[in-house]
Amino acid sequence: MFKKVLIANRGEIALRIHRACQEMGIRTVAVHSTADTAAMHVRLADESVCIGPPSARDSYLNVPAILSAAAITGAEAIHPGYGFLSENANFAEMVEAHGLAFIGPTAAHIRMMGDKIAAKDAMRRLGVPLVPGSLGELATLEEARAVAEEVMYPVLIKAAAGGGGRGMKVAHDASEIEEAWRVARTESKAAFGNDAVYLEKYLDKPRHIELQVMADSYGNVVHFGERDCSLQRRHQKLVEEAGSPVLTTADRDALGAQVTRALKDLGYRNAGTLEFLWQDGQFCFIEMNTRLQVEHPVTEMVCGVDLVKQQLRVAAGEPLGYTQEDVRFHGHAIECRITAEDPDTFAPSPGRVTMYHAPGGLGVRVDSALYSGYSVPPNYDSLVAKLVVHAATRPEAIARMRRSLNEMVVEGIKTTLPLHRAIMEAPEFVAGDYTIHWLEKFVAGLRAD
Ligand code: MV4
Repeated sequence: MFKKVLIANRGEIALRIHRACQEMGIRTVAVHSTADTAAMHVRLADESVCIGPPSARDSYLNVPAILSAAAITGAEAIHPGYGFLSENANFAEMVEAHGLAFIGPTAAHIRMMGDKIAAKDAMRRLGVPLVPGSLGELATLEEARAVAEEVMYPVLIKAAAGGGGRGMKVAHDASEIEEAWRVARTESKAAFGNDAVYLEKYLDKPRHIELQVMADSYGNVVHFGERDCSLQRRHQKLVEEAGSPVLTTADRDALGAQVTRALKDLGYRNAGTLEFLWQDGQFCFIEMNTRLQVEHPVTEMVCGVDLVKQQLRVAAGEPLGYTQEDVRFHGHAIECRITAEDPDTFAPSPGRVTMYHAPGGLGVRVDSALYSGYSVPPNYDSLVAKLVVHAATRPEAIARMRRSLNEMVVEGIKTTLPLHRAIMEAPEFVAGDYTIHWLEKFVAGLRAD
């Protein structure tokens, strides 16, 4: 096992990775910008190195500075967390070229899944179900028209380099296809420097369900079940659950078997998440994320595993040491992402936290780098705490989340705590009856009241 790991991230996820390392007897190196000198991850790490000014471009995305920090501290491996450099294949390659281990998949797999067309093509060959659409890149507008007629309108034109909803355009009928084609290509060229696009039938009321997988370097692949991430606004997830309120054990087993077989064939290693749209009882693969995700704790709670420790072990060349039959699912978990934002307008609300009190008790977990007196800098993502609860059943988990949200105090800045309290009372949420569009309408309704 590694003796020292550099954590190339900040905030709650840097802390999350540090905690796993500490429990495994691994020393940690924090890197930080000048805006983060008083950050919790810097305080708790065994060593820290300042890598640049506040702007992420010059610090958390500063590859030479991060590699130098690893060299001068003698770190043997780098954990990228999520965001920043976590899905940058060139970074993964450079880490390995410097004789360090990248705690994640191979650069080739990161690159493959970063290209949504290549990702879909790989999954199609391996028998994973997809949304009906173009086979690969659309060469011409005429091809777009032909595929749209075949799969039937409405359709979506998506950027190959996209993800998170950027460079995506709907065409409701044939009169809109030319505009969608042109705008999707122009936007994706501007945003990603790549104008390759593909086409899918537009699913109008899907749920977003994703499957967590873990693989070692010896062809062992297991899945840790699904997360339902349908509760999002403008492509930002607010609440996630494990398991999905709409999936049966048989559904999960069938999807899991299909996916683990595919990833074994692909030679995938480390953690990964396959995203699906679920509508009318059908799963359609859309994208794969090659990183540890923000919402991984709900999976850890229901499976009783530490995904970061698993990542460290497989990156150090250890076998998983268990099989799918050893993975058991217990109860239900819910995560609320608490952000430093106005709960009505979602305007960022950085500043000094005058008082912070975290909830506790049985089945409650708070992943946060907050403390009383901490100043949330304006330069980064607004996530300040993930409140995660686990209980035997979904109704008990909802009751536990309501109770925990009422105990939690963050003063001095605005947070989305009041919005989360409202979501936990909403009849549609309580019934588990929601699609990817529900939260947007719910938030609009709250603002109208
Ligand atoms: C779709 C879709 C409907 N039909 N694809 C949005 C981000 C990107 N990851 C994929 N997205 C979507 N792809 C087809 N064929 C609807 C969305 C979508 C969405 C997906 C997941 C979670 C939230 C969403 C919000 C709006 C649109």
